[in-house]
Amino acid sequence: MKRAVLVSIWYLQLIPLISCVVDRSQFPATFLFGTATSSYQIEGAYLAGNKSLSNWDVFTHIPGKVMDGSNGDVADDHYYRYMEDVELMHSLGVNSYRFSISWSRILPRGRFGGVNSVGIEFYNNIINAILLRGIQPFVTLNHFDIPQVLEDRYGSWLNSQIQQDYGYFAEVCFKAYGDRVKYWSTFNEPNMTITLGYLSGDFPPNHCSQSTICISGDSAIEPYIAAHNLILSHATAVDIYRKKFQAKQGGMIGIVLNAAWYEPLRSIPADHLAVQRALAFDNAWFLDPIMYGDYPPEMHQILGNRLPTFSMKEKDKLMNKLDFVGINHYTTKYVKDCLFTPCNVGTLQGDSFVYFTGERDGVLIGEPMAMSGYYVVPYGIEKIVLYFKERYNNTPMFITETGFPQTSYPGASVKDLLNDTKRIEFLNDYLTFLAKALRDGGADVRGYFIWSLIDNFEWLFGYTLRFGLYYVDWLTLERIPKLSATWYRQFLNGNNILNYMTFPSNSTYHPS
Ligand code: GBH
Repeated sequence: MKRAVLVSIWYLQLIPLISCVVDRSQFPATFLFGTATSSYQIEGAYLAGNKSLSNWDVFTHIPGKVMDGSNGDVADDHYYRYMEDVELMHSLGVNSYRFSISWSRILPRGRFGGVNSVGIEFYNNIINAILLRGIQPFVTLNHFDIPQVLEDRYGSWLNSQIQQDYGYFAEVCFKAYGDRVKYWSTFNEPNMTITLGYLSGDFPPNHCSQSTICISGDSAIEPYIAAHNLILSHATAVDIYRKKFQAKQGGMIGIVLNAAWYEPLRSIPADHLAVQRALAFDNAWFLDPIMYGDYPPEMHQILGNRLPTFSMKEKDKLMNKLDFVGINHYTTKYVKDCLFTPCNVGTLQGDSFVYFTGERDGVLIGEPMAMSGYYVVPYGIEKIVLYFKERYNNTPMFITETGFPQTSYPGASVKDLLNDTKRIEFLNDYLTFLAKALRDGGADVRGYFIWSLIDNFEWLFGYTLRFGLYYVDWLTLERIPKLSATWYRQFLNGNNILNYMTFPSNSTYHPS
């Protein structure tokens, strides 16, 4: 009832400003505003065009791995409907689009076989179509999906051979697309690939120490070996780009991390230290080697010789291998120290000796989102940006993802899903604090991408969570704009429709 009233109020444009309203003019004219997707989550067509099976194709077909038993075989059918999706972006008025390339489409057999021209052509079509509409491609080379053959043949990230394979794949992409692509990111959230793949085992290749859950593995050792090879793979690709392509093509290359913000649970030194540890284990694990040639001190102290070492030659290769930091930011949590005072830590936080919680003295840190462990905390985006600014000397940054999930169950009211006022509020409030990081913090942030353009396959959650600005009907695959799509279009046009909206009075965090 309240929702219906809300929407009609918006159409009548009767209600004056309530929430703090951010607008386009608070960001530089050259700022990238876009939407983000990834290959496995939207493309479908998992056997089409000479593509080989990816690790995710294989993993999702194992019963019990994905919550609703679904997979990305069809997903949004974007492989066949990409022109429709390009038109959606065009109608939003974005100036950039972040998407990823399916390695299995380009090199179905890795470096052990030929380049697949059908795969090359598919991304050429997308790149050309968006450029024609004034939309810059922001390309992720790897967003979780790798050719299964690399897993079967030599154990993918656990083997140093992956550096050659990854370097070769990157080079093929630079050669094919680099004349038009000016923003490359090597990896999406390697911190997730590694911890979920080799520590908890929730993601492929399903490695962990618990033999009841995982096919094999050693959660104390393998994550650090796999990350080591991934970091060196990043450096290999950047080396190739810098030596052979960058001068001529003039683009930037960086990496994207999943970067939550953390607040100390208690105002005691131990919890402040725990925040630093949590941030280091999430981000500096990858960024310190890539910028400074070695793992962060926070990890050395705890892990000792469980951390692999970089040779002098590798250190040299690593130094300064970043033109930008990509930040995927959704949420903030409290952390509590478990190093000085032992306490229960989750599987994923074990080695950092921190305990995560959303609650302090019975009060939540922010409104809970549909994804468990996620809370709406708008100021977190400013703080995480300032953390990267300080630690990495204001290296250019992009918010490569931020977004708001909705629960979707069979029979959910489409009307409710379309009237996504909570998402609009989330986007408005996070953008407000992002603008503040630029204005007051002097942070060199150059772009912002909403996850996601369309509802899509949400990994372990299958189709039960919806992040899209466009609703997708899973039976007909029809795309329908949510209210947030209209909001984003208006925002990019210089009008924030929050001007005309009110929100339910029980919603939290109205920055002013
Ligand atoms: C990003 O991951 C991804 O880049 C994107 O593909 C994804 O669709 C989007 O965010 C929305 O989730 O943590 O063990 O409970 C964000 C990190 C990692 C959060 C996996 C959810 C679920 C498994 N995501 N996590 S677990």
